[in-house]
Amino acid sequence: MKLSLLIPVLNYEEALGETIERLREALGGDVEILVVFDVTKPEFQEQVERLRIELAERFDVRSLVRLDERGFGSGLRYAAQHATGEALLPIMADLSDDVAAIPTMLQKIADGADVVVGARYVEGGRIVGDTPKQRLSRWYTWLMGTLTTVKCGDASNSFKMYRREVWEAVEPRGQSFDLSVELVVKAAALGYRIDQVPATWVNRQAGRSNFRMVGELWNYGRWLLLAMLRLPSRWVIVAGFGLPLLVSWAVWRRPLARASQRP
Ligand SMILES: Nc1nc2c(ncn2[C@@H]2O[C@H](COP(=O)(O)OP(=O)(O)O)[C@@H](O)[C@H]2O)c(=O)[nH]1
Ligand SMILES: [Mg+2]
Repeated sequence: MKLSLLIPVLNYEEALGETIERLREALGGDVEILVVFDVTKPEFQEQVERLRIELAERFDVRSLVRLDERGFGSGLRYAAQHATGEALLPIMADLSDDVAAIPTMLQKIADGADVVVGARYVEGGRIVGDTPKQRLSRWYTWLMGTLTTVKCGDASNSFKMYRREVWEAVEPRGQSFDLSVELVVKAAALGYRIDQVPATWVNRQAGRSNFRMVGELWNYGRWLLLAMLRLPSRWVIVAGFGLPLLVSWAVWRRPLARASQRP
């Protein structure tokens, strides 16, 4: 089964060359590597053009450039439109994702899974370089697992492999980092089979994260709400029926008791 790796890059990533070198070493030449550069700062244009030629010659990398758009999610959607593989896997360009887990993920897709989550929050998975953002992400995954039936040991990680058909059926619209949650929640709602493998995630060693926690709160919150509505866990169902009953009982208990005592 042919795999396409989708690598989004905002302007320029120092570690992109090494990321691709590691991917080729581990996976060989059969895998398609597609990079989407969003160049928002004109001073990077020349550097990016040189890099594109070098990556194409050395590692057979296909690359696309957008000058007037940005967004982690929209970049990945753009890459997916141009990818030719039957399986799609977003990879970060800052050496964060677990290259060693990829063959197992692909095997699971070949064996019938529709989505395979690279999971940091299951036995065998881990994070190197924990930050408040990572702790929030762990909590978000816990909420998803507790409030919904989406079976996912890592809701927010972008390191998830998709059968192409799933991506096309979901028709994701996310512009930002929350695309990864949108895809898995909607895939679960459509009844696709979600599997997972433990994965290690390494926080970037150089440069600055583009993830803005406050700006993303609504983006992530809305997929959790959608999952609670479409795929509620039994806790949510019990609370959904139980809470209104409890409130009605608290409000009407006294008036009803008084009414029943009247002659
Ligand atoms: N094409 C594109 N790539 C992006 C954008 N924002 C982030 N990226 C890339 O997505 C990957 C992850 O971004 P990063 O800033 O490391 O976020 P973090 O890992 O969540 O802290 C990196 O390879 C970035 O270059 C964007 O707007 N467009
Ligand atoms: Mg990163």
